[in-house]
Amino acid sequence: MNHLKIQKSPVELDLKDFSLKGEPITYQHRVLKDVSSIFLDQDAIKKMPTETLVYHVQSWLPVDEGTRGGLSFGTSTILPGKVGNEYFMTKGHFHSLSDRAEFYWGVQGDGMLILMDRDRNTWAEEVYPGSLHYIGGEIAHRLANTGSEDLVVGACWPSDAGHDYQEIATNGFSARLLEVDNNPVLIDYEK
Ligand code: S6P
Ligand code: ZN
Repeated sequence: MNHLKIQKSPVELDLKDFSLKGEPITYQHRVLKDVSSIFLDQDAIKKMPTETLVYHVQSWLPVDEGTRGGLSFGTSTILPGKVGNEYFMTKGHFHSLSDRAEFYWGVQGDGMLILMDRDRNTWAEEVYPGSLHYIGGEIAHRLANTGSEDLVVGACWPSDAGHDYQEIATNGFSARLLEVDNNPVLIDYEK
């Protein structure tokens, strides 16, 4: 019984690096060999150590994934780096339930939130400390680190959103974020 109890929440957020501490926290990490297929320059990949860390995610799932009405909370950290001239990035996904939206916010570093709708129109929002991003339920999303330090991004999404990785694994995004003359540029790869 919690009646009249005063207690700490089971999870804390470190406001310096947005890391989560407490129970239960899940941790995922993706090294180059896990995500090699998402990058354009497959020759460049072959020359890089396969265990190179690309990104990691800490999540607090207070209720089981799939629970209607619940929320999940995460911190994504994308390391600085490039494969050829393409920035390190997350796999990217649609939510399985297309009416489940998500908030992202920039905590540290510089990057881009790459977004794509179901008609395969792709655009991006700049991510920086304090940037706030509403991602509609129909919109695929992927983070890329365009800077020289870790890109740290907070996220909150409905516990029953689900993750559809298959569509992006099969067809990718319609545009890639490449470095051109030292600047990030979205380049259409479908035309
Ligand atoms: C979950 C949310 C993030 C991503 C994370 C890793 O809905 O969008 O926590 O899972 O940024 O990206 P991905 O595409 O590998 O799941
Ligand atoms: Zn998501």
